[in-house]
Amino acid sequence: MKIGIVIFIIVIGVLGIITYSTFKPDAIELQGVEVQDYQGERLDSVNDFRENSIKGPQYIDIEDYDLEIFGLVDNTKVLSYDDVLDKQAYEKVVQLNCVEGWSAKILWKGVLVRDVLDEVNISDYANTIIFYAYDGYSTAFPLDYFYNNDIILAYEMNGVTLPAERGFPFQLVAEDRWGYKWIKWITDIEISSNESYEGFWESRGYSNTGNLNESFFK
Ligand SMILES: Nc1nc2c(c(=O)[nH]1)N[C@H]1C(S)=C(S)[C@@H](COP(=O)(O)O)O[C@H]1N2
Ligand SMILES: [Mo]
Repeated sequence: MKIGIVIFIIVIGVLGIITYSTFKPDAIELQGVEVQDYQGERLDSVNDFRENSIKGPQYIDIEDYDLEIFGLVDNTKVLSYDDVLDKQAYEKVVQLNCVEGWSAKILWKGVLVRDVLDEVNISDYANTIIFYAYDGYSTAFPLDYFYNNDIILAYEMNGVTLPAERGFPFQLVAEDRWGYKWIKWITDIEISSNESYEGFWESRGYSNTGNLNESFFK
């Protein structure tokens, strides 16, 4: 009699497992999953990038992080990650092209560099913006670049927060410029009058404008 009850319980258990695995609903897509189709356009993945940064991925602790704007300004401004995210957000699909021959088309979300620069009073002598990163990398642009174009300082790609490998907290979406102008892990922005400042790759033979429709060699 007892053995009958044990067998009965085992049979019910096995049937239960079979029923559950057969009728289990399909995975529910949670928010935070990478978007790969946007307005009919196929995007590349966050994982389609080659990681060949000068010192490898940087892991920034957001508690200790701030973005400093200094140089030819009335007074230096220090912004937290949230201060930047509080600004008007913008989204755009832009393709990054590395000089090594690979590219990645991504939906970027961030704030306009122009809106970040609004935090300071820029001197009339200024004509250059230099970005510095956590790994010692740097790159510079004419000030006009940010006023003649809507250039995004990105904190999300394809709907997910920038992974550390992709430049968390911020990567510059330097539209129409070669990948080496797309500085990641940005920590400081200098307002300058040094038009001939050369960043990391620029001081190693790459063109300072980094214009996509020009040769990347000087
Ligand atoms: N801080 C920092 N930013 C950087 C680099 C770097 O080495 N350090 N490499 C640049 C180059 S050469 C390219 S092509 C892009 C590539 O972005 P990815 O490393 O996310 O693929 O990042 C750019 N930004
Ligand atoms: Mo690159």
